[in-house]
Amino acid sequence: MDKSIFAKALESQLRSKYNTTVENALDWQLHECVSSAVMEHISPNHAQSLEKHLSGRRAMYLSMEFLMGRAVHNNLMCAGVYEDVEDVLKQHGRSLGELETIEDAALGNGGLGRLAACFLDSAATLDLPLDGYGIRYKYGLFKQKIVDGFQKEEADNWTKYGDPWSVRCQQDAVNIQYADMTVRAVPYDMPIIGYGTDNVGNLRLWQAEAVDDFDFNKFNDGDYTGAQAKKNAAEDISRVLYPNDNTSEGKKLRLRQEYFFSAASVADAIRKHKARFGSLDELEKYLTIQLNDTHPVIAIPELIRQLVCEGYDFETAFEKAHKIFNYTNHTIMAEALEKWDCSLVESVIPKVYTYILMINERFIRDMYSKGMDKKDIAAIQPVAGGRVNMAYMAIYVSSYINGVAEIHTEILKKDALKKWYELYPERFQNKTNGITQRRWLALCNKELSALITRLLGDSGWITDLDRLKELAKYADDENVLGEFIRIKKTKKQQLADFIKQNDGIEINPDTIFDIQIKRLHEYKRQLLNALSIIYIYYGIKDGSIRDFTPTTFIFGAKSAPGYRRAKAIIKLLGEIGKMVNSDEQTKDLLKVVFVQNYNVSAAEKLVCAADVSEQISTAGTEASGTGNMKLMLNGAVTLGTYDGANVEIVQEAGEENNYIFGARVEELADIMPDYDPRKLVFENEKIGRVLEKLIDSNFDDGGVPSDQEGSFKELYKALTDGASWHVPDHYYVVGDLESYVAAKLRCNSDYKDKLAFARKCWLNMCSAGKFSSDRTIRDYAQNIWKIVPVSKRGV
Ligand code: 26Q
Repeated sequence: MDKSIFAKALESQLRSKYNTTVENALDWQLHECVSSAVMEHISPNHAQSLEKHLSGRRAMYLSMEFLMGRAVHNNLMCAGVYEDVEDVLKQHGRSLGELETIEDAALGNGGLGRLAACFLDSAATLDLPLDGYGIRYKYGLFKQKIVDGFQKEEADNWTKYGDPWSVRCQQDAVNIQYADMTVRAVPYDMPIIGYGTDNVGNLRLWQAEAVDDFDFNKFNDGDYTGAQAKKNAAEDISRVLYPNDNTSEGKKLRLRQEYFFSAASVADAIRKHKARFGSLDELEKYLTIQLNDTHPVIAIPELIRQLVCEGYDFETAFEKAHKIFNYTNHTIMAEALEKWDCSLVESVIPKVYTYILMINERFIRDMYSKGMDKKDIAAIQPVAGGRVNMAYMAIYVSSYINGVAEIHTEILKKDALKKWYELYPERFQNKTNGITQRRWLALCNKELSALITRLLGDSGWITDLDRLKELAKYADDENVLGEFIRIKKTKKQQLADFIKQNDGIEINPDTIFDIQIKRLHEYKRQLLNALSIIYIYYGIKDGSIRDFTPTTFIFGAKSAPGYRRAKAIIKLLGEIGKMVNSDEQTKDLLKVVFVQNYNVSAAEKLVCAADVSEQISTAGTEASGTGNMKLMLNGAVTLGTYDGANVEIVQEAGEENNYIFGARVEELADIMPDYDPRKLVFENEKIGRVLEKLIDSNFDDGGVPSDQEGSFKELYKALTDGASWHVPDHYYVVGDLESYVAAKLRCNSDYKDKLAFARKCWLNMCSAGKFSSDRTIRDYAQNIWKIVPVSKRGV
């Protein structure tokens, strides 16, 4: 884009929309018009790409969540106009930094949603015909405030200043039928700008609207609320993102949401295919659909239903669905697996329920014909015990099922989905997750990016992350390591400035930055980190820990609003902070900071500033993790367990450059049956005094468990006694504590040799090539979707 043409477009937008100038525009006006000018610039490519994607075999990515984060800077970078736009703004005394607080589409909870966003970026960059389909929630993931140490939630009205990156496509709206209502699904399209290519992917987000907005008769009768009732009931469906992460709740509105976007997306696929090819006879030749976890699995019976409506018999429709669908599993934890009550499904979407039963019947018939006995069939049939098991239905119908890291896929095959694996071994694949280096290095760490580009001689790594390997030869080059250390310091200073502004806390960039950022969940064990800090605090005070390198422990985490224990852990971190930050003996050595409202934009600042990346889930519980990859890519060492993608990170970067601790999956299988944490608490004095801290009166937990604040005593009991639904310390926090502290102290002491530590960080960065989502997406494209880049079609 010509700079002067862009400048003119921007000026004219500002003039016609707001009667203002670049100098005088408010931040949000500037944001809106910069974005609109770029949208105008890319719109021919967007339109052409939409057409191209439809002209051959293509893939649809169905996901309840797309955690896009801030669009403006990333889009400018991918469109190749970042510097030009920055120049134009500079000429008028403005800068891109001023657009920072305007938008941040948090239409996702965490890993699963952010993965979907990285995948779209990679597919667009690789010219692959992949488009995303999801829900245009009015409110994204809540904003978090910490008040007196407690998490408070506020609504996230992400389109408050408009939504310049979306195009409303009224002409493609479809009606969605429930037993008790019909709702209009109106799509909004967001361009996904590929880096260094003309290909633009598309994210189609459906918004729920009323078919008839307003009941005039009711209004005339004076029933003003009733007159609006239908509108509200319809809009409720896309009103808000469920804030649960890795936990399923069998709520009616959630089922409505799942059906809403699944049915709309299936209808969209059918309509587009028919318009182009006349009939649906070859639908499966041109279409493949990836189901992001079980959340869109209702699309399976819905596609079959729509095909039957189009005149196909059930068997033909089933075969088509089998060829079209694939399913990604992101978790093995029981509480996250979706099982819907048959009565609920039947009452909300009776017509679809009929097809679920037919799929189930077909499964039973199928298994009998294979000679399987009744008991074995009952153990895995999709409908059983009055509930629909969405994962089982997905596996039965899909062509391919995949886990998201090697260890996770192995656990699925050997354990969680063993019976299914025995039945259909050819369907199971692994696709280790990845992240896009465009956002997670090129955009968020311009300083390190510049160094990499300079050393490599070109910026090819932005589309070929394996190039980082070439930099391993600088691991012993003191000049390069020196530069790396200086850059890390700059990023730590920038983070310190952000935290000062975001949380009003001063931190010292000359300390180790030890960072744990992820959703708050018991299995992720923020509590283990918290207890280790108490452990170290006592150790410093009684002199058993000496020469401790000053460390700032930084946390960022949102808890699901109804998750009591998670909220208690947030409060506990605050209390620990008060204790160590104010104690004369420790305040220069230990600092604990909780960054409020952790989101994608905060992550962009945090991942660059870390020395130590905390990835400490109980072995076997974190399917993959992707934050671990972001921190590694920006040159941090991993302090972690043998879990999820940590295993592969260590494989790539070397165990000697990371800090691995704790019981492994196989060990836990032996340990857990007779595990008694009380033995450790009572017999090991150092562990005992740490746990004791949870129940002494110095920490203020703000109330009893029946209060929404939660309680430290309840945490203590969970670790020592267990609860009605779980054994004592079911995530092995107490059991792993000593080996964790040992690894942490080893890392702390290694840091004293700055160069040796920087070398480890550097080698981690150089080894991060595997964790590009470009690699992941290529693998999906070749081995599951069987799609080729649009630029290579017909070759
Ligand atoms: C289900 C039903 C009702 C309400 C909510 C949900 C729900 C919502 C979100 C269930 C699960 C999630 C999110 C899961 C998730 O983020 N899993 C993570 O996926 C990442 C990408 O594969 C992995 O890296 C993480 O290990 C995994 O925890």
